[in-house]
Amino acid sequence: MNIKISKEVENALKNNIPVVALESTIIAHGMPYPTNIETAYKVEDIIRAQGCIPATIGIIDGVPIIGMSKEEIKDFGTRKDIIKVSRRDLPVVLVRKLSGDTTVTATMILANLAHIKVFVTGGIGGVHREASQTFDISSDLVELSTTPIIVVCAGIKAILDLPKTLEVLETLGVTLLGYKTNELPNFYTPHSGIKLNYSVSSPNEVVDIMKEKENMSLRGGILVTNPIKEEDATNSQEIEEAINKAIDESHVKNIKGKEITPFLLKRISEITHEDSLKSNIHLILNNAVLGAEIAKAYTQRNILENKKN
Ligand code: PSU
Ligand code: MN
Repeated sequence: MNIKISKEVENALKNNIPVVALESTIIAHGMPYPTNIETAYKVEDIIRAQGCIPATIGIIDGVPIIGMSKEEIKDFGTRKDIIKVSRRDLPVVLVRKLSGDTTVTATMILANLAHIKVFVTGGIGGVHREASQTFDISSDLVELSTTPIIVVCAGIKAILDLPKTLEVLETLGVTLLGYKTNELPNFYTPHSGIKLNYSVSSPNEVVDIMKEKENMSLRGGILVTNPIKEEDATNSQEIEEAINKAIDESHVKNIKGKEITPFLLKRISEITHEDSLKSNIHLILNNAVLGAEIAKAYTQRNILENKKN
């Protein structure tokens, strides 16, 4: 397989400089232009300011890129023909030399191939509210149980069924942590009213748990949920009304499968006059800070372990 790791990311990986992976579905299918590009750049800037190297991941003409350039990010944020790529799509997109944005699932797979340990996103996919009829359950959940990456997010996307998603995460054996919270964050707001089993209060604790998982040869990653700041949250009643309206519209328009999540995010942003979009931006930037801290702690631990051996 041909995979292109940018010079900067390659250099960082060689020299124990922490690297943070970023997805590109949020750029090409998650946010409107030009907010998508501006946010992608800001996330990278935050990660750099913390002393880490960002690696935005996407597929260009059939080649996975680990560390997209500013121009490539801009291109993804502008073009309309970029395919949303998940695990099932990867081999076809590569063989046919297509260009695709990578979901949480595909980003985890490619980050792992490049030996990157920490990945920052907005919110992960999960069990859709109507899953009992549609069977729509994001492959992100399966990937978290398979691929050894620490994923930092602001919770499970609020358009989903949170309790059902937690059940599936439990079934799949995914370790789920709240960052400085005992409550599952609700993406656009910090509160879901759902209690978590485990809260952690430092990046080092996350690293301890990931290292233990690796020592035990337990496959899969860790999901760290980082609540959006109260002042950046969208009013929970406003958001719930917008979600219900958008879901109703998706029925009328018969939107299904991989199109549903981009459709709902877009409509919720329009219905809330971009309140939800503003929260979406803030929560990603907030996750970037934490992801960088975890990446630094992970790299530090590796350096210490190597010294001992
Ligand atoms: N988080 C966001 N915006 C997004 C996504 C996550 O704030 O657009 C993307 C991620 O790439 C995630 C995908 O993997 O939505 C989930 O899509 P689906 O529900 O079709 O699995
Ligand atoms: Mn789906």
